[in-house]
Amino acid sequence: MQMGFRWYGTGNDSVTLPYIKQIPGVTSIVWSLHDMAAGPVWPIERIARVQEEFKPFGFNMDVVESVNVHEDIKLGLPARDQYIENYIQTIKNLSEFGVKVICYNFMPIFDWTRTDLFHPMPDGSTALFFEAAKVNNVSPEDLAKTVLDGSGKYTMPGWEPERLAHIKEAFKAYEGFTEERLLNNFKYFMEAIAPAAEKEGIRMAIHPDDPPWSIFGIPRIVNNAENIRRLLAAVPSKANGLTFCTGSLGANPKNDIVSMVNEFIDRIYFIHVRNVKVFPNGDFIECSHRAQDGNVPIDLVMKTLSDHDFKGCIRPDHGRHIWDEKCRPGYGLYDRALGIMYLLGVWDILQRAKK
Ligand code: CS2
Ligand code: MN
Repeated sequence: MQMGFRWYGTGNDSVTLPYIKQIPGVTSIVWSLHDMAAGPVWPIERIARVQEEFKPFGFNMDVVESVNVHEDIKLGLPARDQYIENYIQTIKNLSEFGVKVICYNFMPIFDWTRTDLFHPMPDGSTALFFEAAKVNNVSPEDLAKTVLDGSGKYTMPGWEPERLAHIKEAFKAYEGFTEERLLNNFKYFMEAIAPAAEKEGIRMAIHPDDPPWSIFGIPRIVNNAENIRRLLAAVPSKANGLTFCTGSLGANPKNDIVSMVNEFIDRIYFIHVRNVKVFPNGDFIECSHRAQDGNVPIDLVMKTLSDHDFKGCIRPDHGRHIWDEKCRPGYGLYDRALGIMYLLGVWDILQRAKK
């Protein structure tokens, strides 16, 4: 197993590479060119600059999160062929630098959704929170006005003001859209890119929907065992795999996370390990990584990975905001570093028990 840490880049993240270097056990920076819109090819020179930045620290750049998929691909519009061609060129460019895994998602319009980024926890920290009833009762525009970061800006990915300006058109485009149609468009995309990914030794790792159910009436297809089975079967190539996010999938208590890891292990190429506490009314909050603090048995997830001798990259996912840290919501240094030490503690004892 390799331990990764997601980083948003110099000038774009309160956490720095020297800080990450001081967290024991981290070998991989999970990176992206965060200013690139979905669509164009990632230029070689930009990727090379990232490599140069990591070199002094000895971090590898094996995992990219994310190369975003253009909306026209999800919608199946004629322009998709050009965007797919670009995506293939990006795969080729990344492979020149030894990238092994590309994380991405196939959620229409938005990435993850919460109703409060700084919800108070009983211990005095704050965390990302989802209030189920609120999402059922407000429009996305109204929700966006209330989900702000400390400086009064929108920060949920996919919820940027320039995208929200066109939200009505975006919803219109998905009117009457079914899961089946979305899955067909996924299949078209994956069938087109899989041969290139296989040739370049790159594995595509789709991130589950977050929350793992349809919101605002838009279809979602990566949220439970049955749908994941269907998605993997749709394109049987080894290049078509998963980012297994325990917190995203864990927000639905019907998802048996450990049995899903067991079932899909051969197609899991990257793992986000985080916990989530789910309330009886369907609300959930992103608690500490510790098993006892939430609904996901993180210790058993690690045991399952260890039993399968998992060699890929894992990373802590969203953390709480603790010790007055000012950071990107969910992506501070302190709680994610605590999460890493918990995950490594569990992992190390499992490895010792094997000897
Ligand atoms: C991530 C996702 O921050 C997060 O929740 O797990 O935003 C993830 O990066 C994307 O869905 C992958 O495309
Ligand atoms: Mn995740």
